[in-house]
Amino acid sequence: MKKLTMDSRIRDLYATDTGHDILAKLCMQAGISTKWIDNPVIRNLKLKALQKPLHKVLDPGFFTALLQLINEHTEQRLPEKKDITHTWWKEAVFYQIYPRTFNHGTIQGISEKLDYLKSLGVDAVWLSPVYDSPMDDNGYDIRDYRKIAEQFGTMEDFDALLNGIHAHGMKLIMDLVVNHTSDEHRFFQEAMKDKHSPYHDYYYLVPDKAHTNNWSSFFSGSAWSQYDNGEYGLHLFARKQVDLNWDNPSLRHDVSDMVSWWLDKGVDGFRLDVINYISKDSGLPDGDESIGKLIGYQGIEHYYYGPHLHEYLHELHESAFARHNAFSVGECPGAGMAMASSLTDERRKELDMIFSFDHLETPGHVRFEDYQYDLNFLRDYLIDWQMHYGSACWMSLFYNNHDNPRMVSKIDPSGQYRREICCLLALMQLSLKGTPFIYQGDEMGLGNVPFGGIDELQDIESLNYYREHVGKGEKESQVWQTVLAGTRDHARVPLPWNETEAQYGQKIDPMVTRVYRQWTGLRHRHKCLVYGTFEVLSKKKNRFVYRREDENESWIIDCNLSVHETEPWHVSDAYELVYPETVRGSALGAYGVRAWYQNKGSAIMENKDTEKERK
Ligand code: ISL
Repeated sequence: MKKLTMDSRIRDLYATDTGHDILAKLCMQAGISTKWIDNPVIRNLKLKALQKPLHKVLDPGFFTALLQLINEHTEQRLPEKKDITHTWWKEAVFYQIYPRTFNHGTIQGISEKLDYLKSLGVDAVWLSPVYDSPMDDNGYDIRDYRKIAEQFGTMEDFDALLNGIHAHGMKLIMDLVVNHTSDEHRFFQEAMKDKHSPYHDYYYLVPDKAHTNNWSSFFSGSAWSQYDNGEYGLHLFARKQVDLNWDNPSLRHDVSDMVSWWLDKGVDGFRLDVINYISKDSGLPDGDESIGKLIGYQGIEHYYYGPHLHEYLHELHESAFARHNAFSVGECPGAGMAMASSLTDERRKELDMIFSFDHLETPGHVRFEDYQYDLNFLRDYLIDWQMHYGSACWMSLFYNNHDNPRMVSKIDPSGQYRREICCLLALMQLSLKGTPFIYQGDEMGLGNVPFGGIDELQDIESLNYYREHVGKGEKESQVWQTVLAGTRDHARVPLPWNETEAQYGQKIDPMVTRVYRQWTGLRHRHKCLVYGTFEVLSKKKNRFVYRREDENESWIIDCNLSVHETEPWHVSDAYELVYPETVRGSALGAYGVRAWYQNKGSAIMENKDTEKERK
């Protein structure tokens, strides 16, 4: 591909992964449709023509960084594929377990709940890290990749869990945290002992501060700290999470060996932590300040889509994943749809799926902010991905994980419509095209926790954030409100299995669980809900009506995205109501959903009674 310059045109920019995603994000931030990019006049504009009118918002450094990013990735997009390949992980319902707070905080506790997970309709479990770790970031700081953390149990407990999961006909994926290790990992310890050790080059270590750069850490402050041997090391996250240098082939080899070790044990795949950050621009150049201000973190443009990302992922795929036919889902903050599609196009053999996070905050908002989430934005995001991701790629469907407050509480901070919103989210998640990832507690209807003060929080990100902002002289009560809005601790409190465990008044809502059970069951039995076509019937304000269809059946899902009652979608008599079991024709209530089913053949729906479904 020809290198882009300031003389290149908007259309050339939009034809590239990075250009496409960045323009789409800028449009989103500005609240305008990406359709304007299709306008021939706009398409023909040269980049340099944009520089002047945008100089107040974007420094010239923005364009330099953009061109560099784009020119690093010169692979051509593959032509659209005709059919969707069928595989187990597209048909599966995943469930994420955060071991610290799932059940008694132990692996044995997880084993106790396998019947529950099976009855919920779970096909695969993603287990957040259980490896040996000093737990500075709750296990995302690994000290020994081949050992289980004592607090969670032993390797025997783990083997029993793996066997139990398989005996229940489910699969297990682990968390692969290899952008960084703990500073207590043997590699880092060796590097500290001896500058000539081969492990020294496994990290980004420089002799003094003058050799560091201006990148910021996601957990506050600079991304560089001084370590025991006097050198400075790069850590995009906490000080105790030192970044690995993936440009070193021996490191890549060691990672691949470790992955194979777990796969040999019988693990079915991995979720790859911040995997798009592994390749950094060579020489670690300073981040552009205007981009830093725009995004809130400095330096991102030099590693969120680094020059060797595709190469390293493909290598790992070939050396470990492919040989075990294992599944991979990469956590990729910042990746838009075009970047995602080049990472997951099945013909490229890099990752099977990714988690993109563009839907977790509405444009212009950040996680550490108290605001109300607009479901119209989620609808537009989902429509875009459903329609344009392409049949060589497959999306993940999720609203929550261990790094975010519960989405339901962002939509309705009052909690008044929690049940309705949880059911609405569940229905969309389980009836759209993509693989659903339920986060522990979603199925219980859990919302955010009314923490009383900073002393009740445990997460390093929140504690550092609080300290930094209060330290700068900001008003404590205001900083607290911001931290309360965004803290990851909301999703990290123990599940309320019973009254004594129900901290902060959280309770299981059995109605929500019932909806999850019903729809995982329907999804298993009706492959149309997995592979069927997707068509939008209405995307009027506060409305989302869509159809899933294949040659045998058709589904219409009618969603009210607001508190205001509305007329239900008119559905022909050929359809029967599947959800809920109310009279046809009455108004669609606050955040209400109706789901309709049509069997195009003569057979009647196998089992309409929702209660009998998974029993
Ligand atoms: O990139 C971010 C902000 O733009 C972060 O939100 C980032 O996506 C997230 O913190 C990455 O999460 C993963 O890696 C972290 C760990 O703390 C998280 O728990 C994990 O999910 C470092 O390993």
